[in-house]
Amino acid sequence: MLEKLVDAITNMNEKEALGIVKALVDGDEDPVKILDACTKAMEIVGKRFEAGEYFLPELMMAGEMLKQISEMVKPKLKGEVASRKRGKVLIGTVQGDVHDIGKNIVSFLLDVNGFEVRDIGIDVPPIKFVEEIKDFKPQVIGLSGLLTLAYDSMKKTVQAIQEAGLRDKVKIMIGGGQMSERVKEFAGADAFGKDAMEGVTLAKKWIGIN
Ligand code: B12
Repeated sequence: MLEKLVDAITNMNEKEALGIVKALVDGDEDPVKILDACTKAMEIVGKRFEAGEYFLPELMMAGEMLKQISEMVKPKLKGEVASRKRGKVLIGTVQGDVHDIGKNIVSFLLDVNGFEVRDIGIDVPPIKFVEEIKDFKPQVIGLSGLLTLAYDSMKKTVQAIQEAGLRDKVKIMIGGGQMSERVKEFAGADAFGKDAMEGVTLAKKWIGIN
């Protein structure tokens, strides 16, 4: 079933993909596995885009499908974890980048794992992160980005936090398609999380929850 879901998404068969997800959700499939299958499908879509087989409309359609699937899977995840807020995480997609599907999954998993999450959206300028840190006082910051140009935005964001004198008050994690340990070093962040669950693990570690 999960393989079929990957095929349906990569072949832009929206109706079939949503039907499969409904059956999986009704059949009590692990919601994290459903999201993993979607991530795999998005990788394939990305490769086809790179290869010139797919164009922007396909990227948009895949993005739309994933949004709908996330909405369908959400209630399942919600039910799994008790909602006692254990720490604050501020998250956003950095300036110049509008990709938010992965970020939304991270926000959502943090939320269902008991964190108070403030998601400040996409294309967020460094100064906005600084203002929000002052207002929300999070312990953890999540920077998401999928474009190569997001490397610079991440660096600028960390610098702005530093210049505002807030760097030692927060731990900063980065993530998103093109991100890596090297980008983490370049940006001056504290950690790179390869997927949403790793973001949750990092936040737990930093806040002192196991
Ligand atoms: C869907 C998509 C779009 C959609 C986005 C819809 C949306 N609402 O997000 C639309 C159509 C808008 C889009 C636009 C563009 N896109 Co686009 N897009 C994609 C695609 C196919 C999938 C991205 C995705 O959603 N993946 C699924 C999610 C679940 O994965 P994820 O984001 O990586 O997140 C996971 C982890 O990384 C992690 N994570 C994410 N964030 C964070 C944060 C933290 C703190 C942590 C710990 C973890 C974490 O957790 C998630 C779940 O495990 C990728 C291809 C790919 N393989 O990534 C291209 C891709 C990212 N896009 C690309 C490009 C080029 C563009 C455009 C420039 C195209 C254009 N010519 O206009 C524009 C950019 C606009 C802009 N300024 O941002 C390139 C980037 C290349 C590069 N090196 O910069 C890619 C890689 C495609 C390609 N192979 O060429 N895109």
